[in-house]
Amino acid sequence: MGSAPSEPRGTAPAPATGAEPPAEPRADRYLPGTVARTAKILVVGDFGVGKTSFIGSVSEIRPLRTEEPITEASTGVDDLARLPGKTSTTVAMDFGRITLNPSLALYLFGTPGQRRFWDMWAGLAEGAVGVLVIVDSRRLAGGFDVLDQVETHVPAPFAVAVNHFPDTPPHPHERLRGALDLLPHTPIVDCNALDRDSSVAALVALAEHALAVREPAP
Ligand SMILES: Nc1nc2c(ncn2[C@@H]2O[C@H](COP(=O)(O)OP(=O)(O)OP(=O)(O)O)[C@@H](O)[C@H]2O)c(=O)[nH]1
Ligand SMILES: [Mg+2]
Repeated sequence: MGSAPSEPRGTAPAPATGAEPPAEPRADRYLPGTVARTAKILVVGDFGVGKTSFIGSVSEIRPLRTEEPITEASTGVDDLARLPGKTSTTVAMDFGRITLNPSLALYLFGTPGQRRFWDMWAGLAEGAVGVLVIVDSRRLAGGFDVLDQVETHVPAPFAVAVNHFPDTPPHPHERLRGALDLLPHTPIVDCNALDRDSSVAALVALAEHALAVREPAP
């Protein structure tokens, strides 16, 4: 019995005969042929700052999520006061990919925000060349703890992205720099994690910073 001829790569599969509709072929599933470098980026932040939203906004592939419903066990532990509508939380990781320019693709790994999962950060951070620390400036104390954790466990340069919610007050960057005790060269950028362009701009700022740290000007 001869084997069926194989379809050329990219050919749409034959229609399925079962109840399941055939999966949509996604043009963006494969890396563009122009990509010469890939880099791993860690996206961290306190509970509910918008890490999963951020990776979902920028990713050109369907992001991998590990969301579970928030239960009563969180009451008094995780502060939902400023997060109306938040019903789930990341329990392991988020994953996405963005081709930042024709030759560079970033693989984005998001950490869980709940503190009982922070032990996972060290494993997720392995091989990361940069860290994007997302902060919610309405709840800045959590950001301070996250930065401590990054400095202890992640040996990679980081930038801070301030995620703006509708009631986020305007905070001058220099005040945030002081409040978070950041070094003068650490980038601070504003973003809205639900908006792709501003989120991509935050990644560009991080990538430029990571390159500058690796290859300091002579
Ligand atoms: N308006 C507005 N809402 C946002 C923004 N970013 C996140 N949200 C909302 O805030 C909530 C928390 O967002 P998530 O993306 O789940 O936050 P997270 O940091 O991944 O949360 P954990 O994984 O539980 O730590 C969700 O309900 C989002 O829709 C933003 O920039 N603007
Ligand atoms: Mg999340």
